[in-house]
Amino acid sequence: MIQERYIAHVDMDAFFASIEQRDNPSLKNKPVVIGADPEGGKGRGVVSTCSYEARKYGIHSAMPISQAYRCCPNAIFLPVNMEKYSNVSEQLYEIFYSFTPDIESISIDEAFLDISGSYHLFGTPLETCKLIKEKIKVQTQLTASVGLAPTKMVAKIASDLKKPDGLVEVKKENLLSFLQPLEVDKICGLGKKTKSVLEKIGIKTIGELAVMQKIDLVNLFGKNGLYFWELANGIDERAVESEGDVKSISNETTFRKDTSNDREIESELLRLCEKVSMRLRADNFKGRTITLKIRTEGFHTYTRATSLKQTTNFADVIYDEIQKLYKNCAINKKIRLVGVKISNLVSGDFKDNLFEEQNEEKMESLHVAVDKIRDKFGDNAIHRAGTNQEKYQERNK
Ligand code: TTP
Ligand code: MG
Repeated sequence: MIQERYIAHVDMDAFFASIEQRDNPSLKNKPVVIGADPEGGKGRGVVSTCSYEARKYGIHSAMPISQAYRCCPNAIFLPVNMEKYSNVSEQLYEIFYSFTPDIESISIDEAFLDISGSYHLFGTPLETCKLIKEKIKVQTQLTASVGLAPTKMVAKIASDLKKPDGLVEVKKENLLSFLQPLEVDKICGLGKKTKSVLEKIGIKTIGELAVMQKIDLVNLFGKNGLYFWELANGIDERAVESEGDVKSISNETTFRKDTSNDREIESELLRLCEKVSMRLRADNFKGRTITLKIRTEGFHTYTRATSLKQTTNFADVIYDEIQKLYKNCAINKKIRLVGVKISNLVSGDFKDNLFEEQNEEKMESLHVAVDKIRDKFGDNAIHRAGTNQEKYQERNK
């Protein structure tokens, strides 16, 4: 069994409009439209967004502002104040990072958070999402809607279901029954064209799509057909991809030949942990969150993360966690690539447990000495007992 993933999709409610309503209480409960100047119905721009009160009049994002004006001439029309919204967005992302480093930013008000490795610090995954919402409410006076699910697609669909101020959890065992009644265009990437082709052959819901023959879908839509079939069946291994600017150190290896030999895999993981640990010390960093990446034959990629109570730059500590993560995965396919990442970095001068300081310093000087020997005599000069010396094709990030 592969360890369950918990992905939260957070999306702020009527983001620009809610900020304006927050900052000017006289706008509360009123139709507020943010966007171009309507110029008494002659304006040429579009609506950026509008409050939920304005949505009742049929106004929505990207609608011509002149049309919005016709829908509700009494609405309050305001210009876009991007600087203000960007500042709130920064505040939001800071809140997200206080829950997990595994964040994929989708837009100014929307992100995926992989909380699989960190929720235990806050309670259950659902309790973690409640806390995320609460913290946003307390610190920004704004509401967010959150979807919690084992896959990105379902988390995103779920966050949209009970807007505004919604929280919807879809558990692994309910994934398929949750998807079945939904219309096919809820599938990400499935647009109007595909929808109308499917409609012509009598397919309206995701459940109907899920029981189609894969080959028929491939004939209709090429490679995308397979992708839609997988998503319709709840198969969505896409990982939450953290931004490049999130500080992390990682190394990965592609095996020359796909392998399911645990000894070979674990020994390669140990080697990667040692490399990551050396790089941490070379750059004077310690990290808290450790991520294992595994790509299997067929290019499915799994990432599993865990967060330590205390930061580290020691290979042994990192490897212990990586080994646990690997053992929990129990992947029954051959493995093509393995990777080790450490993130949530702090400067190495930082000590977060004074009692362990002395012992840590000793350990650290030992590691530094080993690094020096390796610098001088090469990577293979010192190895732990049990480290496989086989050479693999390697890619350093
Ligand atoms: P969204 O999250 O799509 O919309 P929203 O937050 O206003 O409303 P919802 O409750 O449905 O999530 O977009 C976030 C912000 O991005 C939105 O407040 C304004 C801006 N935006 C545009 O400027 N133009 C657009 O076409 C869209 C969709 C959004
Ligand atoms: Mg939003």
